[in-house]
Amino acid sequence: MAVFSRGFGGRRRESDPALPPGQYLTEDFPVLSAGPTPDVQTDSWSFDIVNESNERVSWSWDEMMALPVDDVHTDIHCVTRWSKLGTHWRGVALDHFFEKVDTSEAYTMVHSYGGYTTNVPLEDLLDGKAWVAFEFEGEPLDPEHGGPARLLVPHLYFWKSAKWVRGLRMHADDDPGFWEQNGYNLYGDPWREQRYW
Ligand SMILES: Nc1nc2c(c(=O)[nH]1)N[C@H]1C(S)=C(S)[C@@H](COP(=O)(O)O)O[C@H]1N2
Ligand SMILES: [Mo]
Repeated sequence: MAVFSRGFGGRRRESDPALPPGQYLTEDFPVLSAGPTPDVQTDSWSFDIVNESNERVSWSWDEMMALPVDDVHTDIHCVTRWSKLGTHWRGVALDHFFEKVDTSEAYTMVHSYGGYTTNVPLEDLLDGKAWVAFEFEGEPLDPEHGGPARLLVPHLYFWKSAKWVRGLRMHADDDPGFWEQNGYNLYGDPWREQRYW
């Protein structure tokens, strides 16, 4: 399946309708990390989903790679106001993981190697809106950008796209993650400029 969001081709300006309010365009790919880059190897990597009954479903790197992979063409928007339009990723949609998960909770806490967390409602992870991404612009994802794999939730500000993702846990409530406890908005919709509390 190929996924295409928003326009591509041509020059873009600050008046580009693909640019959310208060954002500017950048051609670079800034690195924003709250701590050091963890050393995560694919041979010991796993992605785990834990439900409200503490049941864990786990995928090794090879098991993830056996799932359907999407080419994702999308814009990304950081709360610090940079946006990149028309980026290309490859990853596995969260839908494929959740086929194996039995849950009735509406919220998730995403966990990363290194300890970062961010909260995302389950519905924002399903229906082809979020991926575990492992390639950027045709190359394996750089460690500083979250390699070997990061969450990609491009319709929310980029702090929701947890780098070095290692899994998520189902929650009954929308409990705040790392940046959300430090003043960032609980949801983070760039089109409504939901930056801070
Ligand atoms: N594990 C982890 N994921 C993270 C962060 C982080 O500090 N640690 N920073 C977030 C923020 S604030 C942003 S803007 C993006 C930055 O991703 P980049 O460094 O690839 O540009 O990652 C998000 N994911
Ligand atoms: Mo950010």
